[in-house]
Amino acid sequence: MKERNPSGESPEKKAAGIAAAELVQDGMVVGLGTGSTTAYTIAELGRRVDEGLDIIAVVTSYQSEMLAIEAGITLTSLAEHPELDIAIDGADQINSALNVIKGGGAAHTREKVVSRSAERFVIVADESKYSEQLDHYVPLEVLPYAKELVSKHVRKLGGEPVLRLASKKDGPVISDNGNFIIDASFGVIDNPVVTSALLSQAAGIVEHGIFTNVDEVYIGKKDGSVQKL
Ligand code: ABF
Repeated sequence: MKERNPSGESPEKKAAGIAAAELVQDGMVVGLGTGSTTAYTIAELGRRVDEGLDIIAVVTSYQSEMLAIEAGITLTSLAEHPELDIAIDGADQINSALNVIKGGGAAHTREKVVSRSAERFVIVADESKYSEQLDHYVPLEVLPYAKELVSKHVRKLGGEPVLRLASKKDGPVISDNGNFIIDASFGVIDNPVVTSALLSQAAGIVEHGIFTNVDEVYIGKKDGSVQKL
């Protein structure tokens, strides 16, 4: 059978992705996130589905949908299955309190909905994503109508807003929901829960990339081992 691995090998991402896939059992409804680490989880679940694993999955983006279909995983929707047994997803940065910044793939809004719909929310990442403190920029999904208001709000909070561009000629990145992405740099985020609440109150922000609901994190190491946080 064709080896279903994402293009380009990363032993640490693969180890983390497979470790999380092993948490999935027969009969589960699974939420599948976006990114190259979760792609290993999807590939591993596809391999197990070929061996008879009986699962259905909800996906968070066009990218994860394509990977899941290619892996032969049966898809469903939150409308049909609003309660998920487990959601597995990647991250841009993880701190020691398991607070996570996500959104590098411009899919964090649906990823947050799926994570909040799951009994258990698991993050998979390579060790480069771990940092004692969060200082990665925070992706914001923003109504195009509110781009200027949100930029002003980010500055008021002491951040620097940057509209994410697809490329010079293509203009801004457009999310699966038809919105812009503004990347907000705040430097070290001392209290992610407070920053999360302040961003959630801002008019025009559809969703921000700080996740404070992570249950477990699987960190893949260069030697192929996995550390569970
Ligand atoms: C998506 O993929 C994003 O929320 C997250 O930022 C990114 C991680 O990608 P990768 O696993 O490729 O580093 O989940």
